[in-house]
Amino acid sequence: MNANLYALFASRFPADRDACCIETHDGHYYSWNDLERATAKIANLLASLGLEPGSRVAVQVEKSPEALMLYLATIRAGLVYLPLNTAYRQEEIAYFLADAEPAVMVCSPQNFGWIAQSAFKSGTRHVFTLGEVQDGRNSGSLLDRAAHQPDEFETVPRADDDLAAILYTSGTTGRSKGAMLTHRNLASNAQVLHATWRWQQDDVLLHALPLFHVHGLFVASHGALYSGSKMIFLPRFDAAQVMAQLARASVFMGVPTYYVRLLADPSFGRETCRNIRLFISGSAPLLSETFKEFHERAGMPILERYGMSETVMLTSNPYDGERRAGTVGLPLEGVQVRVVDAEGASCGVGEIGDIQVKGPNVFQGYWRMPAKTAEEFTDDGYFKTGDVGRFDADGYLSIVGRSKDLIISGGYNVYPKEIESLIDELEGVAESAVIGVPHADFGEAVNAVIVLRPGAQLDEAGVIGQLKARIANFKVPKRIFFVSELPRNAMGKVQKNLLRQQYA
Ligand code: MLC
Ligand code: AMP
Repeated sequence: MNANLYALFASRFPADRDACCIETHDGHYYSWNDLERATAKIANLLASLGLEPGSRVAVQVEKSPEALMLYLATIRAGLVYLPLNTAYRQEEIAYFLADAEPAVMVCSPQNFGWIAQSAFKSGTRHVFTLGEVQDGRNSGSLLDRAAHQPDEFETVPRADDDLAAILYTSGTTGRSKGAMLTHRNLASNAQVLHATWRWQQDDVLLHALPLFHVHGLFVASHGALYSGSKMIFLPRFDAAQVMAQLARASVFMGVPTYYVRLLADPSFGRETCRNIRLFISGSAPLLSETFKEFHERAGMPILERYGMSETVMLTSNPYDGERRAGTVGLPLEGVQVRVVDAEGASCGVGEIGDIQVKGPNVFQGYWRMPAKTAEEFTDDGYFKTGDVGRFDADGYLSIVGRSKDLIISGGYNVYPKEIESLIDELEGVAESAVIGVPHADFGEAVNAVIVLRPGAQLDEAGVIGQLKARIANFKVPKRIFFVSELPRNAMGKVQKNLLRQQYA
């Protein structure tokens, strides 16, 4: 049996291949036949490059149906997909290219110049573009090259444990780590979510999430692909656009910021979402107030779930039973979740401890970091999530904090260490601490507290400007505060809790 994830999806496409698979906000339709043919053409192109099995295909492109097809074609060709956030800047991309050594890089046409240079420098042999051309020139268009390829392709056989994707997640040391996900990881999660959330072929998913993270790429797209359901594709989340399309959909997924922004529109209510059967939230904590207000206005409770890049989805509130505010629900079938104390002993009901997990969804390890991988697993094979939580008497899990120093802003993870290292390199900076503070829209916002060297001339705009040139916008602190010293404990460690309180 071929364990290739694409083969699994293809076995479940609807019998009517002319039915609509993806519809875009501006009225383009793609049938299941179109999807099969386009992925075959791109897979043929990739196969023609004569790459080793397991070669990485790195992709930084704007969201589009073709971007999803490139992902599926990569899997279909037996290669490993490596999606990159479109916000990443040159230095960040250079790191991923050097670390992952992809054989192929696909980028937006307007970035071709600098990305090709960076890619060739790190040994990547093939650079293509995908996306709308702005200045009339398009070197290396992937779709132009694929157009001449046959529109049939025999999906490459893959084993359960073969890699399907690598997702980079930032690390507490400031260095990003590539989480290696296998065909089995993704397939098992798609199957369990299909059953848990009662996906049906006649569902319509309104897809507003980006395609470069677990949430939009795997949880949302896989749900629809595995059910043979139609997706309405929006290029990005825009509250007005979502409002305009919601009544045509039955399932919607998003990070909490999406729900906060929908509620901010006074006209949002039952009528707007009259055909929706399921709203799902994840990637960051959903505030109880948002849950409650949404329930009142939409007439149904949001279903909150919990997961991460290394494990795909772990827990979910029930479809039929009570969806409990402030909890991420119950472990998914086949997924083991435990909460343990500092000695590794299981915590009792209501006791707070570290969340550890095991199951067919848990990744194979960090790309080329065996020591780091070993550190993150217990002797009995549980993965240490870095999240802190507790179970209630009914088995609902709540996440109450994180043992990793991590900020989640609008569903994007920001590791303070990475930002502190960059700030500390700025001329005039003695030291810095980066913290997350509550933010009405993003949940948490990145702020920095800086100690300057005597006589330094740096101001808030100067720091922000310099950081924006080097890192993705969402990582750049929204506010900078200057202080004469950072609060430290007796061990000399910066007391971030005090800073968080002070700047909240
Ligand atoms: C954009 N900005 C952000 C930001 N997104 N800043 C902080 N946090 C964010 N998440 C920047 C912009 O670049 C801009 O900067 C300014 O903030 C205001 O932008 P905006 O117009 O409000 O942003 P917008 O384009 O509307 O994007 C906000 C968003 C987007 C919430 C729609 O961030 C988003 O789609 N987030 C979803 C992330 C996601 O998919 N997470 C899943 C991870 S998977 P400036 O300087 O130009 O003003 C995962 C596992 C799991 O975690 O369990 O699912
Ligand atoms: P990522 O590295 O982007 O995969 O982010 C995973 C992290 O997001 C998890 O380790 C959690 O800290 C957080 N997360 C995901 N879902 C939820 C949720 N429903 N509630 C709180 N935190 C969440």
